[in-house]
Amino acid sequence: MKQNIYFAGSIRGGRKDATLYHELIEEMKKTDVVLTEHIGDLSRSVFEQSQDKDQEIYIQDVTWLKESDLVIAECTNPSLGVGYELAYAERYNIPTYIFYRPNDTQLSAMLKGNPYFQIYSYHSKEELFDIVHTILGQNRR
Ligand code: 6IA
Repeated sequence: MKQNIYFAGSIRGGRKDATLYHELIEEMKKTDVVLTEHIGDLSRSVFEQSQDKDQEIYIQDVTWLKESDLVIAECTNPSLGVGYELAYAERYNIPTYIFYRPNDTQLSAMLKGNPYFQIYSYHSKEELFDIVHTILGQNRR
């Protein structure tokens, strides 16, 4: 059965990894459902702003989080929103896998120091995809 994946990645925190998010989302969609495809959407502006829209985004995202079977978060680019989502996932006991490139960031101690999270460092896109495939395969059983 397909799993519902909540993919978390930086939006207003910075879009330098947006292409990588897009490629990873497309890869995960080959076998599973990614609830948060828009995170890899390269055409939409991160500057879309309005209080109403932000409230809609918040309500939709926490609804999807509660419906998800697992969370995959790419945390190389620090993001307040992703940090919030990770704490929310822990609160609701959703299995959560965190990825980062150690050459490009110092991952927060609030994530690294929390044994709830399964944390993976990687150096290349191929390595990232390999680990994600393994995780998705394990969870499918
Ligand atoms: O603080 P940040 O904006 O970097 O937080 C990013 C995280 O918050 C992502 O993992 C998303 O799940 C969530 N989030 C933040 N902004 C949006 C959003 N904006 N739409 C959906 N989820 C969001 C709309 C525009 C965007 C598609 C470019």
